[in-house]
Amino acid sequence: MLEHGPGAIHYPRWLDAAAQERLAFEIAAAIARAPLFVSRLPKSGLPMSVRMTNCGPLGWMSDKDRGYRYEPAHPETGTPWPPIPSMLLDAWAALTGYPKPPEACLINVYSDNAKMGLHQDRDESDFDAPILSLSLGADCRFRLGGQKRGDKTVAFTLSGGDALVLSGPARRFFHGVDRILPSILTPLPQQLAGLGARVNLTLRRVT
Ligand code: MD3
Ligand code: FE
Repeated sequence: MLEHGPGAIHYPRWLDAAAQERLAFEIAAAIARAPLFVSRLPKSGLPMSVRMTNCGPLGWMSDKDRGYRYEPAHPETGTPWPPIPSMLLDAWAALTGYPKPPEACLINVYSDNAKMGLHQDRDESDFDAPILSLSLGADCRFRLGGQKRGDKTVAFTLSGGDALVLSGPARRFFHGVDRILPSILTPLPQQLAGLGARVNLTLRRVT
């Protein structure tokens, strides 16, 4: 267990290899029902480099005209998002202790050259609930800042099987993915291989 900042708790290898495979199986099933799609930045319409989908009552997305938001259904199929797998609900309860279940699980799929710029998660009404992130597959260079964009940042590696819990001040911290690290040693479990190099699951309360 490592604390990278106030309320940013990192659990390296929280999932063992067998649990990573079970989770990969559940996520592959969710992607089969809710295909990966590309969100676009508000106004510019530039595509994000990650592909994404969601499970849970609400899912995060963005497009050129309506921007960042949560929706109850997939933007391309119009179908409600599949349920959050029970092992993720269990992980949420075990790691956050939060009394209410997560409402959204964003599934981000990174190719070798995908990244995510420094940003805050602020499309939720509930800023007091924690956020839980679980990673599968390749390592990434993850960057965590402070509450203001100019604050100093720390960088560390997030690996497959790692959990990161953001609560208290860290809930509002800027963060991003600088780059995906070479994945020869840590491929995605075979259930997800072929989709990309790294998958991140972000569980949140929204309302
Ligand atoms: C720190 N995803 O989808 S997960 C995102 O690896 C997002 O896909 C990254 O940032 C990824 O919004 C990072 C770890 C994470 C998630 C939320 C945070 C770190 C956070 C919220 C506040 C501070
Ligand atoms: Fe984020």
